[in-house]
Amino acid sequence: MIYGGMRSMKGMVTETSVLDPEEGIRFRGYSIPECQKLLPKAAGGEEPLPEAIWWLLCTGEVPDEKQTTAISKEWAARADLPDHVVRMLDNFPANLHPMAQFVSAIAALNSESKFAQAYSRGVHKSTYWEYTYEDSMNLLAKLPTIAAVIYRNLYRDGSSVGVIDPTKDWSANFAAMLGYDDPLFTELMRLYLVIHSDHEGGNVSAHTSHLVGSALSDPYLSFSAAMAGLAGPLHGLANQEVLVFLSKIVKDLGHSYTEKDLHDWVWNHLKSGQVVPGYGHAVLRKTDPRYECQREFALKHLPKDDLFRLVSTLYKITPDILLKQGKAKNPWPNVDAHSGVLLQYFGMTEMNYYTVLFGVSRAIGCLSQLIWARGMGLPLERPKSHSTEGLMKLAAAVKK
Ligand code: AMX
Repeated sequence: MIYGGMRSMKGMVTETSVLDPEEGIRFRGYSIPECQKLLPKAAGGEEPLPEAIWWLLCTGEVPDEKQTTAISKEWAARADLPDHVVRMLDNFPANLHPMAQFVSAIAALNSESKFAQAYSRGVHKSTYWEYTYEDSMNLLAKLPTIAAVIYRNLYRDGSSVGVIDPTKDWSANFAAMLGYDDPLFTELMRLYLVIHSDHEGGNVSAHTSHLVGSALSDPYLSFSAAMAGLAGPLHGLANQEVLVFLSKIVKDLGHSYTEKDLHDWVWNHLKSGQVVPGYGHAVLRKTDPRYECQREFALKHLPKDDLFRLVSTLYKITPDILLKQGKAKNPWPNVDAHSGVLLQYFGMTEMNYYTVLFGVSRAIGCLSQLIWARGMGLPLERPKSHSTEGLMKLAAAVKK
């Protein structure tokens, strides 16, 4: 376990969600289909609102419509960025990856930290969670603005993201700032921002914000560090990698391939020593329910899309290939195998940007976890490490 990335080692307490290897994620006890049914929706919408999952993760209770709208209003009121953050984003070179821009802008927001100010005033530690909550609300409000500025600077004309509409929900304002006016794209955003929010405590992003936060770094610095972890290809960057992977297949085979063509292509890819992005998981041992609900969205809204057909055919053949290869413990698709296809369908073709969307959503999980960690007064995280020599000595002592 020590050499194997601490898989299955129980070493953290996380209140917000629990990941069962067979069943998938439960947010405060509710599965994704249950959340889709129970959480409040926008007027005329069918997908749950991210504001509602924030409430659920923070309190353990399903909010009503009034409570959900109150969060939408709070986030709309707090969405403006300080000038220095906008200036910094506007001055980044176009070849700086959007995740590096995202990480930097979040860290720079530390100028606004109520927690850092309160700590230096010397407030009692029993109140730390209140300032963590305030910072978290501000950060969640500002993340779509940061993400939209990055998007417009890199992929559009760099024009202003416009003014937040206080009558709209978080996702609707985000879609508008990005420059998308299709109501179905806004619905996709609501679903996307809910399902990527939380995946218990041990994943790289949540674990990072927990670890950094345990040093009493403020929520901006803690979450910025988490986003640096999300930017790794084995974690959140996999959604970008999946689109690169699909594009290579389309380039080589076009859209008129047989299952045998695809099977051979994937085998050759594996033989070249690369992973199949979007497949496998450190904990899950079945198809990710986050994949399944995105597949349902696609079946409902874009059943004839060529790229969706490719993703569906890969779903048919890849698990058998991975099983035959005999290495991956989980041959089934994870959340990242599907998200890019949906975004492409609505015209968001800039795959380097996808992990930023994941990051906006993951803030809901990381920050609700951080509030609880501060509320429970969890201490500095500092596990013990061994040297290999020390472990050899331990093993030798046991043998005797
Ligand atoms: N394609 C090819 N090989 C894979 C594989 C895949 N999709 N998934 C696992 N393997 C290989 C591993 O590389 C490892 O090979 P090695 O022994 O030569 O090092 C072996 O199978 C055993 O790995 P594992 O115990 O099944 O997985 P893990 O817990 O070590 O890693 C993960 C999990 C997700 C990193 C891995 O499955 C992977 O690399 N998948 C592709 C990348 C991806 O989709 N990441 C996103 C995960 C979800 C998320 O965080 N967003």
